[in-house]
Amino acid sequence: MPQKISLTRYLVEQQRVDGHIPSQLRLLLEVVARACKSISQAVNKGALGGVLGTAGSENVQGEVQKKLDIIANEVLIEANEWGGHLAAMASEEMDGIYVVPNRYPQGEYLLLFDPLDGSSNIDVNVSIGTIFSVLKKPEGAGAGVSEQDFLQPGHRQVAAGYCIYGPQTTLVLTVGDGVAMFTLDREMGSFVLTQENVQIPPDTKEFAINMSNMRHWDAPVRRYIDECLAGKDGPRGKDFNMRWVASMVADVHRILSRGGVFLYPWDKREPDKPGKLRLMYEANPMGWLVEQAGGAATSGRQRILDIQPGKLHERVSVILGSKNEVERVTGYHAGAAG
Ligand code: P6P
Repeated sequence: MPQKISLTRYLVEQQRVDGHIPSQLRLLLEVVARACKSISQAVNKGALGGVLGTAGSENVQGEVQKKLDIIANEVLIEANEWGGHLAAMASEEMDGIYVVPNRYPQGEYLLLFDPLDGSSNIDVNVSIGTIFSVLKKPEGAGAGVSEQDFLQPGHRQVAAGYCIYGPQTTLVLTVGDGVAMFTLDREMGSFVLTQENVQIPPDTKEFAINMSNMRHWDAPVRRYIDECLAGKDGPRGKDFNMRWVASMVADVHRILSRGGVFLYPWDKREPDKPGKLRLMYEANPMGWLVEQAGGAATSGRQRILDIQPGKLHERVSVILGSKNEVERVTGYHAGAAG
């Protein structure tokens, strides 16, 4: 029986291997993992825990907040504010940044998260998840911390991951040395390494997009999907399958597990917005995970991780997954741009 490697041991070994990650980052990631365990417990209770349904409020995005959105946000804030490894946090559920209170020591890291992604699926028992991204406070930023300190391109991340609350609770993580997956052993109460060096196949026969928006897409995306739908009689010469969970965490987890391409492109419903998904705590962490697993992640026009953010809750068009498919869609955008 192979020895079980816990998340703690994996992180200690990442720290020990030529100091790949500093101890403060290891501690941060262990705290985030513990917070995800608590969120998993609350999610798993569902109606029994009185946590389903809406909270009667809206978030900064103008989206109706579910009770579990707020619970997950509070769990992450309370778990991380006292440890001394963070300067501040930012969340999809909060307008501004949350600076660590003076009663606690300030650290050098910035934590960003979508506390419960896919929350429209909570009440119908479909997989949801927590997405997180870790940046370092910029050198010379001084004692304080501001929203400006968060506005770093995704290639500056030092850690990124998500925890998916599905048939299993699985934490998926990168610290820049590939992607590893840890499944929660509920009997032990610990995350156990179940896969490392995750690789996304460069080709796929599976695309994920919300087809109800087809009439709103721009030409390159329309062309790409039409060719997939044309199947083996069309220019692609093969049939495609479609999946759309409406939880980015679930769609990305499937792509990391077996390949595929995910698209949430710009569409003309809100032409002044570049897309629906948020750059800082959805596209950037997922984009880095996908790249670390050999895939690609672009906005259709540029690498997600190269985008210089202008606002904390900035949105972006997202095309990510199997490298050859992402490059095809990006090529159609380049062609359309002339
Ligand atoms: P639609 C969930 O609300 C989310 O932010 C992502 O997790 C998901 O991929 C997308 O929105 C689903 O959007 O328009 O299909 O409901």
